[in-house]
Amino acid sequence: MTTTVSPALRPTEQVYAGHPEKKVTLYFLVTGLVLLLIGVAIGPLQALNYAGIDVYRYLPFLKSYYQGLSLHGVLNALVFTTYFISGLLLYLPCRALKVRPNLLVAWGAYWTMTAGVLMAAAALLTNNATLLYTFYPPLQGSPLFYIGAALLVVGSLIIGVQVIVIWTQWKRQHPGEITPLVAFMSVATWMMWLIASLGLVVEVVFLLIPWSLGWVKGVDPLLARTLFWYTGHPIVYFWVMPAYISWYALLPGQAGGKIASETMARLSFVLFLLLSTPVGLHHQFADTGISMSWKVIQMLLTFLVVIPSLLTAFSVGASLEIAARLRGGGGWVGWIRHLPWKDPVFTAQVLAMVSFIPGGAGGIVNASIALDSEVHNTAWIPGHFHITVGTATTLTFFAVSFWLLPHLTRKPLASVKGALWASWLWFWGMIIFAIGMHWEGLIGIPRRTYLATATGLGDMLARAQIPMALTGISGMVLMVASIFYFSVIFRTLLGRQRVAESAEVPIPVSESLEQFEAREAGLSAAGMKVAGAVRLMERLWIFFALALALVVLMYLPMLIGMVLNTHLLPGQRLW
Ligand code: HAS
Ligand code: HEM
Ligand code: CU
Repeated sequence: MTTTVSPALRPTEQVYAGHPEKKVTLYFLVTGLVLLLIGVAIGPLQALNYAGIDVYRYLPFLKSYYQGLSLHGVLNALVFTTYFISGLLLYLPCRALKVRPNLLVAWGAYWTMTAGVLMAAAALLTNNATLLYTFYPPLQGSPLFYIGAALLVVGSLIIGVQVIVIWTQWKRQHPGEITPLVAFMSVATWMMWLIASLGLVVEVVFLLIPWSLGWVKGVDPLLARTLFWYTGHPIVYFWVMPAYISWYALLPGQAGGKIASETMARLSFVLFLLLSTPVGLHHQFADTGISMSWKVIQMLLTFLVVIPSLLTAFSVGASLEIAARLRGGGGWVGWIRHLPWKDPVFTAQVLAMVSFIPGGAGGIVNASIALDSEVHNTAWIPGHFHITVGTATTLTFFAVSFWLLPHLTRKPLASVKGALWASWLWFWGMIIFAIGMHWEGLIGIPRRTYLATATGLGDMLARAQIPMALTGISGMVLMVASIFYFSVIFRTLLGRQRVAESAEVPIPVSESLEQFEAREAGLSAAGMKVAGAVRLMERLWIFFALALALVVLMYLPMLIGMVLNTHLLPGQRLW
């Protein structure tokens, strides 16, 4: 679909001329990264707090530890991810389907999101929304925060609906054709998010906004928490599925190999669509007012939703082995050395995957009701999610930015070495962080605690000296990693050199083993035999409907019970 570029265009416009959606994608990515920079800057201060070192009294711009923590959680986990994913999962499927998105809609989504973030940021920065990123009532913040959060989600849904509509039209125009893998996975992710975001939308629009505006007197905290976690669990798959798209569909090619099994990749996304949402109760095992039966049912469903991740581990692992053997590697583990470790795009992703092995294992511990009672609300939990969203997702997005920003801008990556340093330091920083925080958690140190000034913890602090030191050190390592990362990114973006269109970094879509074998057998893409399972999975709308039905079954009876038995509380401001 590339068009010839008119010589009258200015150089920046020329870069976007063939594919004007590049510009809106770039805006999504860069805005997300700039906001991540602010969120990440607070992280090391928190790590020092978990080492017992108080730096907050020297920081006049933060009114409290909790204002900083609210900014950190909201900007990193909610805002950065949503921008980055909206850009990536708009661009990749549209390019895969060779369809140009409606730019007015895409820019509309960008500005809706940005208006929302500005409103929420105004509330957070003026200390009027120190609610942490879970904003549990009866803590009550400025309406600006809740309206802003709603607009952020609405912006992402506009992109999601657009991608789904584009795919539906593509299906109509290409009867009988199989959706390209990247597009299939993107559509499944957006369908999942469409169902998953409902809880948050209902909570914010019907409970929190009217309450913060003073239109209603109270909110039921249990109902609000249940709606929050209805979205709060699947949002973690909204964060990790785009990373999986990169691991499944782009990484094998980047490593010089093939996708081990396209069918498996599609299957794991169908399973995510079906099972991501009806498991939110595993965040509420400790909440009273919810029957144990529901908790046990959702615990079992949580174990089921681990399966697509296990499929991913083996399938992507196999793709890497194929790549290494194609590059001349051999032996049981000796092949690992033959992978392209000098390429930061590859290395950052594989390190992200390695961090996800203990991250996922910790998740399985959390999911078990009996074990969760030991770790719930302790430092163990931030330990868990910094090697999931903080590394598996974030480090993969770093890897994506190392090729996608050069692709979109035609500016070469400023420093390959700097990018490699950033990736290794982030990985080791987060591994040390996770060891420190999991260990502190096992000793019983609570999360969300201004530890440096806390009292009443008995001899816990004395017993936690080693993990606390590890946590403090990890914060410093991560600070250096961030400096490397953001300097590479901003030097790339501000660089003046642009390569010619012919030298543009390509979109690294990989070939699958199935396609490769068909090609070897002399079959064309159209003549290739498609597995029945793949044809069945093309009917994503059926799986969407099934997922919706499962969610209704798992949540509606419980929610009706809660609505019929509300205990309304007025808002409180504790800061
Ligand atoms: Fe979690 C709490 C359970 C995955 C994020 N989780 C959280 C919170 C966050 C979070 C943010 O059941 C805190 C919320 C709060 O503030 O209170 N989590 C799970 C389970 C999984 C899981 C069962 N979590 C994630 C992901 C996240 C995330 C993904 C973000 C992206 N989590 C829980 C529970 C709680 C919880 C409870 C509540 C705890 C409490 O008490 O509050 C599973 O989905 C995990 C499955 C993953 C695997 C790993 C597969 C490994 C792969 C890599 C393979 C590597 C290869 C590399 C091949 C089974 C795919 C090879 C390398 C070579 C060199 C060759
Ligand atoms: C919380 C450190 C990067 C998401 C925390 C906490 C620490 C920390 C120590 C626990 C605070 C507490 O419970 O009181 C760091 C460091 C980072 C970093 C040193 C790197 C420089 C990230 C990234 C993400 C993230 C990249 C997500 C993309 C979160 C979230 C919380 C948190 C969601 C929970 C906030 C809450 O409890 O309300 N971080 N973090 N962090 N972090 Fe990070
Ligand atoms: Cu969860």
